Amino acid sequence: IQDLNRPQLIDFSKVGSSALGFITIAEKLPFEIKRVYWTYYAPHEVIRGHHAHKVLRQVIFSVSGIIKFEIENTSGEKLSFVLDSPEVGLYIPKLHWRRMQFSHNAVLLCLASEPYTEEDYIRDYDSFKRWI
Ligand code: T46
Repeated sequence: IQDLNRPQLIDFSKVGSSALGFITIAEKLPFEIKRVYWTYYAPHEVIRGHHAHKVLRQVIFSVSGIIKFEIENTSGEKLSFVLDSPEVGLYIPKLHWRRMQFSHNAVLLCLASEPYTEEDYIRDYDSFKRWI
């Protein structure tokens, strides 16, 4: 990872062949994994997310299907990412507003740096933009 403050795609690469199938391994992450969750059956018309995290960092995969991300930092800089390959993870640092849209068959897998707490969420966009 080049810059831990910037969202970016990480290529974890894959082992195997189209004849036998593939495996991707996440061993070297920029944080210790404290939680894993997965999200699925999200209707395509729904935009999920609409929040940022005060501390949490994540690496997110689309293990199946396609997931589009819009990520914004507190300065208003916006980045778009498309996860359409199980070997590529999206690193999201703390304090980045995210919105994501799933294809009908998409399964999101998240490796997270912290346990779940609602206290870590910033769910109000104006509060996020004022965050120092
Ligand atoms: C993120 C994106 C990619 C829990 O109780 N524990 C958990 O660990 C999580 C992740 C969620 N929840 C509860 C909280 C809500 O009542 O599950 C419900 C849905 O959570 P949320 O509205 O935050 O879901 P998404 O898909 O908008 O966001 C989630 C993660 O919360 C978030 O960290 O980056 O996936």
